Amino acid sequence: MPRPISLTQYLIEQQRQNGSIPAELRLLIEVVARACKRISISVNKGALGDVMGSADSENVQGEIQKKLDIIANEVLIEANEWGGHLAAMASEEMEGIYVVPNRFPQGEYLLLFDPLDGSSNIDVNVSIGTIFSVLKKSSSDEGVSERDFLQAGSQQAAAGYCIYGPQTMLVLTVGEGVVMFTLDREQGAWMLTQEGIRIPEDTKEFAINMSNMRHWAPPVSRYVNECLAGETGPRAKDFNMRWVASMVADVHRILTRGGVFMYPWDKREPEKAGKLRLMYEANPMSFIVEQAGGAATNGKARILDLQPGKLHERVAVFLGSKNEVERVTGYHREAV
Ligand code: P6P
Repeated sequence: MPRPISLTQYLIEQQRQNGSIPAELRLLIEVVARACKRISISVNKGALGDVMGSADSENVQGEIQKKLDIIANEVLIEANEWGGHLAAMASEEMEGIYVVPNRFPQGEYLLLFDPLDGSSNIDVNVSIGTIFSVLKKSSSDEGVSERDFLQAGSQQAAAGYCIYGPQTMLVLTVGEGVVMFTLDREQGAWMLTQEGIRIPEDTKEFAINMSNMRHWAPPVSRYVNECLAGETGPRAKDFNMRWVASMVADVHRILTRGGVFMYPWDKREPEKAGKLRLMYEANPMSFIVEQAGGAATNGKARILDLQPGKLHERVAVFLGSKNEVERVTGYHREAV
C-alpha cells in the first residue's frame, strides 16, 4: 500500500511536482470529494433516515427518481456552486445545465455528474456510486451554454467516481494514471490506498445483462457465445460472468482484477445507441479505464473520440481489458 497520505496532500504534491493539477482543478476535486463524503453519510443511513424509496418524480431520462438521486444531486450542486471554480454543471437528474448563479464568481471548469449511479440497487443494499467528469470551458465568450459542454471525452481535465460499497472509495484520474482513496471515517479523510492502477490486458470475466441476449446484435452474441463455450470452444478457456447492474461497481471490479463490461445497443429501443449516457457515465469511465491501460469503445469507435450532439446522449459501451475490448470491437467491424 502506498504511503498513507490524504487526498489533499496527494493533490498538493501532484501540483507541486508536475503542475498536472492547476489550483482551481485541485479545489474542484476536493469539493467533489467532500460532497461524496456527505452523500455517503446519507447512503449509509438507509432506513434510519428518510432516504429510501422513490421520490414522486421522474428525471429527464423518464426514470423514476429515488429520494437519494435527488439528495445526491442537491449535495453536489450546493457544494460546488459557490467556490468560483465552475462556470456550470450538468447532471443526469437535470434536463438543462445549471449555470453558477450571478451571486457567486464564475470559474473556467464545467462539472458533469451522475449523482447516484445504480440507484435501482439502493433499496436492496447493493453498491452504488457517484460518477463525475470535468471539462474546461473552451470558448472565451462571456456566459456559458449547453454547447460548451459538447466536447469529446478526450478533452476531460479529470474524471472519477465514488463507490459506496463495503468500503467507500474515491477513484480519480487527471490524465496521469489512476489513483484510489479509501474514506477513513474516523478521521473523515480520503486516504491514498492504491496508485498506478493497471487493468490486465486479458481476462476470463465478462459483465453484461444476459437477460437481454435475444435483443443483441450478432457481434455481441458471437462474443458472448464464444465466452460461454469455454475451454472446448474457440476461446479455449472458461469464462466467469458478473453483472451488478451498477456501472460503478462493475468498473471498480475491472480496475481491480480485469474484465470486460458491455452495455451494447439492442433491439428493444433501436433508435437509442445504448442505455448508458455518454457525457457523465461512459466518458468519465472510459478516461479512467484508458488511464489504467484498458480500452473503451462503442463497438466501432473509441468512446473518448465521440463528438457529442446533445447533453444526455446515450452510447453503447464496451470497456475494460484491452485485448477483449479489441476482440468484440473487431467482431463489430467484421460485421459491417
Ligand atoms: P440494467 C444503472 O441504472 C445503470 O445506468 C448502470 O449503472 C448499470 O450498468 C446499468 O444501468 C444496468 O442496467 O438494464 O441491467 O438494469
